[in-house]
Amino acid sequence: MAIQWFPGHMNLTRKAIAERVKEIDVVIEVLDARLPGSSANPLLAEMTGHKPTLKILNKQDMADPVRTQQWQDHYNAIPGTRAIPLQANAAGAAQQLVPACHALAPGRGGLAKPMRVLICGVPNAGKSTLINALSNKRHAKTADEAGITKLEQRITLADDFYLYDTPGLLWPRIIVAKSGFNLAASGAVGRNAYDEEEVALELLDYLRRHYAPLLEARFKLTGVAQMQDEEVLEAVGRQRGALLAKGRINTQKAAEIVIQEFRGMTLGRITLETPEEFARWLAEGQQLDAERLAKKAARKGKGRKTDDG
Ligand SMILES: Nc1nc2c(ncn2[C@@H]2O[C@H](COP(=O)(O)OP(=O)(O)OP(=O)(O)O)[C@@H](O)[C@H]2O)c(=O)[nH]1
Ligand SMILES: [Mg+2]
Repeated sequence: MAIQWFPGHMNLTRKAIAERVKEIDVVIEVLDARLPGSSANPLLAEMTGHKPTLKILNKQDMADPVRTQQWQDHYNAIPGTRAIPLQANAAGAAQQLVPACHALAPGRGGLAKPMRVLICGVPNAGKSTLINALSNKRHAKTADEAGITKLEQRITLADDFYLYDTPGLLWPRIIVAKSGFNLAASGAVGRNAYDEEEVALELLDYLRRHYAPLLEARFKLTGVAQMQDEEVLEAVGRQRGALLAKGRINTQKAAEIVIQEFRGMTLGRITLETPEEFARWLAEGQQLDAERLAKKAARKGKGRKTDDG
């Protein structure tokens, strides 16, 4: 089943961003470098599209460096878009963003025209961590959980440089099914909005096709590329002693292990999508969505009596 998570506070965030963006000079969108396409918010693009935007490929320490380079090249080839890979929680890393903001909005600076920067992104991408790193203080609460920041917060970096931290924002209808799974695997979706087994199976399916050696090394397996996803999940459970009565495998426990190991980076540095793959998933998602809407319209049309019918 497709994953959807748009709790009430996100609707408030959407409104707050739409209001705030009017008086903003630069938007920093914090992406998760492990899923850059899926963590790019189409709703945000709609609201902030006319503002200079800096895309941060955050958590680059957890992502596959070859793929991070591909994504950086991909974004930098789009006019008006600039992408910078970053590890927000590494000392000094965030400081390069200050000159990048000035380059994007050269007219701003000085007390009369302070630089106003809005930081946004999906839940758990590292927005608050980035703000704390930029200001060298723990202004903003952070945690490895979706939905920690609940209200917009203004932080004064210098007399002429303001930052606005915003709560994580998703979008009301995630039409790319794979994006929903990748967002859930990364920790951007609330726990009750997805089924761990389903997310783990999707994750294993991708890993066994693209990162088989990492999966095999971590769980002491062989030949995962040729196995079914369910077989891999069971093998993980067996290897970790996640067992039920009569030797049956506790697949729920195994699923939790797979997700935790991905989030904890114990599997290695992994990126769940390339620019080409994501473009394909997006086209497929849009096609399915268009078909769904057309069917719905046809059903409505049938239900109504027409004059010539
Ligand atoms: N390894 C690694 N971890 C990071 C990085 N940036 C942030 N984190 C961790 O990711 C988790 C989420 O960070 P937050 O800053 O709370 O994320 P947020 O985007 O503010 O999340 P919400 O407020 O829930 O929307 C925390 O556990 C951070 O320590 C990074 O570059 N690398
Ligand atoms: Mg936050």
